[in-house]
Amino acid sequence: MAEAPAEILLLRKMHPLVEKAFDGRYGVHRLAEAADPEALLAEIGPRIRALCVGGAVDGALMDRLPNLELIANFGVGYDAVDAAGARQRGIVVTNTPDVLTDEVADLALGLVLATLRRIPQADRYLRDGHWPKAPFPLTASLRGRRVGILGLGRIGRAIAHRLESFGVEIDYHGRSRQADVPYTYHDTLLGLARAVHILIVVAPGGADTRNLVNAAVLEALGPEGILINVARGTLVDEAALTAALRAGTILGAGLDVFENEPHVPADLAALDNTVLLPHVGSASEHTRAAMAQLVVDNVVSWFEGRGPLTPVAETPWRPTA
Ligand code: 8YV
Repeated sequence: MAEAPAEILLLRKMHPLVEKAFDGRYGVHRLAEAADPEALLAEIGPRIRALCVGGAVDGALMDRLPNLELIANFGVGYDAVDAAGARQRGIVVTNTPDVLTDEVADLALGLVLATLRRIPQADRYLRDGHWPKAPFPLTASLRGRRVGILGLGRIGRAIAHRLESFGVEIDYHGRSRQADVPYTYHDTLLGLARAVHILIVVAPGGADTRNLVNAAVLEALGPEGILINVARGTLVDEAALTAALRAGTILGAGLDVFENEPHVPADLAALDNTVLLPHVGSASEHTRAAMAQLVVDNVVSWFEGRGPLTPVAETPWRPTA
């Protein structure tokens, strides 16, 4: 008798490329489409060997899938997946690094310029018919500025690389000094914030980095300071940021991510010294397709016995054979 095809659970509606890739190859179940998700989980839970997700996976869910082997996360950030819990249960977690690095770095640079030069505000000024009455007010500038990067990982480095061509000084803070970069290291975030005019947040989310950018860091950034966040909303104390923006403790903020997405506090959205984007860092057709393909490739590689392509640090792959 032929072996039954491996069974996969898609936790929510995924990119079309993921949705189509497994049909006919594996047994695919879709939790988001189930009339009774609880009943579906109870029925198929023990048969599921791989989970494709873009969102939260906790221990309670893993416990409902006792034969789960692989969690393939759509996205490089996997703070919503309990990777330590997965490791304890012998489950491998994969993410989608590299394929989105340039896209997110491009967007970060766009946010820096948009926030500093007030590009969306200038666009609104023109459309609202103010230009014939008076020129748009002069803005801050990137000239002579120092830019700080919190988290000099793959995306942080790509941002720094782009910034080099803008002729600015680059500083960074992270868990450790990196020997192979020409940028100035600060061993505290406070020290970095004091030294720079623009602070770009691009470190991983999760409990370890929660509210790292707090009132004291914003105060240190100062009245000419700009905060850019393309990482996770949880890294920034949003209430402290809103207060700092309102009081002029810092000059402005460009944010692609928020604490409670897709909800953005009304008092933050009401401020004119912000540029706010709906988490679009990786959201181009090209890059989302590449991320989806990597999710698929991880699953296929796993079921073909070749191991995961891009396991996360908490669940490194050690082939037994
Ligand atoms: C996600 C992201 O892909 O990769 C990440 O960590 O934040 C995005 O690129 C997005 O959340 C997918 O919905």
